[in-house]
Amino acid sequence: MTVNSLPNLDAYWMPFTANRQFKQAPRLLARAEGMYYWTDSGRKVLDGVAGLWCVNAGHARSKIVQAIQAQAAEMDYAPPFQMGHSKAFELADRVTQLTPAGLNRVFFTNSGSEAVDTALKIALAYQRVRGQASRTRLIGRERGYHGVNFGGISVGGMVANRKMFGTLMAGVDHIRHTHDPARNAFSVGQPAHGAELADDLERLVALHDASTIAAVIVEPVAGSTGVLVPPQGYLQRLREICDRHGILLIFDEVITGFGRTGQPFAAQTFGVTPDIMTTAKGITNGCAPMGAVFVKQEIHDAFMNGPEHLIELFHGYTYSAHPLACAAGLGTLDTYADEGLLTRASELQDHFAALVHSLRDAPNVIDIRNIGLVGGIELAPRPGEPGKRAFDVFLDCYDKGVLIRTTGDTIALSPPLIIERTQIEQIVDTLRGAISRVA
Ligand code: PXG
Ligand code: PLP
Repeated sequence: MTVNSLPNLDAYWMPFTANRQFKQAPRLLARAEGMYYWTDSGRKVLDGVAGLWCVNAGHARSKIVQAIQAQAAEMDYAPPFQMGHSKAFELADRVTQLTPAGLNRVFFTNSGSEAVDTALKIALAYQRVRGQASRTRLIGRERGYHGVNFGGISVGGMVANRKMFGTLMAGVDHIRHTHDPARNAFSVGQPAHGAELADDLERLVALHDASTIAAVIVEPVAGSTGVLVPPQGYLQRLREICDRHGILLIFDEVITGFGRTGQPFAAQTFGVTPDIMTTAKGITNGCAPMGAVFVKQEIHDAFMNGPEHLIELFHGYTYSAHPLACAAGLGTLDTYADEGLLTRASELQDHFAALVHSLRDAPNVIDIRNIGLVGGIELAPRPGEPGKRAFDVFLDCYDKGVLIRTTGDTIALSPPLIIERTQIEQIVDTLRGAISRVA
């Protein structure tokens, strides 16, 4: 499509977008392949964020494309309640072979937000079916992002995503975040300081009593808030405190899942296994909407009692395990396996870290954070204009042919896992130029 044939932009209320600014100078993508997008005017743009942290195998991968095309022709839709189709079971079986030991039961949703709300509901219901019905409280963390549904924003800790929407869910509390630039700025990989911040959970246990707490949910690496890597020992300590008090630990791996941190899941990278794990995005390489909640078998089995003709969990979506998404998921797992992509970040991370940290001397850079193939470069905000400096860097990079993502004044990088070393260099060189130009 050429610029001349732009559609009318008025009707579409764009998500998480400055709508008026966008519509004055639209940025339209028209095609994608491998590591690249092409804009509507035919300009080639290197994808530095895997679309939106999801296209981990790169764009237009043939096995995924063919799987979706074949499935659309064979069976478009199948009702998921009291009916099934083979690809749903096949995907569940295959994907649970990648998850940390014990997380071998999976509930399908259509997004990360739905996965999070599903996980919270399973946690509450599980406490009830195991005879701990007083455990109704949910604990999140400051600066957490768990999608945009009511459960997710209630346990989430990003102020702008919460403040407009009333009183949210009752009975939620938050532990403190782990960002500590005074001690940890420019850490390469996991910061050395801050394991003791997990003890904030003990404070909430002391306040509310463990008998009222169902679950704690955290992102192993906080993504959306600006890439906060867990301090060494922090997740282990959180796991220990949860075990001590009978609290379920939920890892929200919507971003970290499917190879982003160097192992299939961050739980494996950090050696800490949660009781419940949410994913989305990379499960279908972003090619069809899908989310998934993995639970330990004992959690699943606790529901499998009572009369066998009765529904065990009153929850599900019209599009749970949608055939097109299941086909996309199977094509995605094949592609990841064929190319070893779920551990490729561990091979590239030293090169990636060295290049990203080489931006340390660029103007206004106040912190750089990284793990696997995720990087966060934090800029000092312009006085009175939070977020503007990073957004100007985003625009400049886009103009120079590199797509990045910004949140507040942090630039986030999470390229497809097929990225080549020279392409990492291109991203970092473009960023260095942009950061200097907009200074
Ligand atoms: N949990 C986490 C940890 C996420 O990162 C969600 C839940 C929600 O997933 P859905 O599929 O409902 O969007 C996410 C999504 C950003 C950005 O700017 C991050 C996400 C989504 C959109 C933008 O960093 N993460
Ligand atoms: N609203 C109404 C009126 C519905 O009938 C349904 C599903 O049948 C929903 C919402 C939920 O939609 P979904 O299952 O796609 O989440």
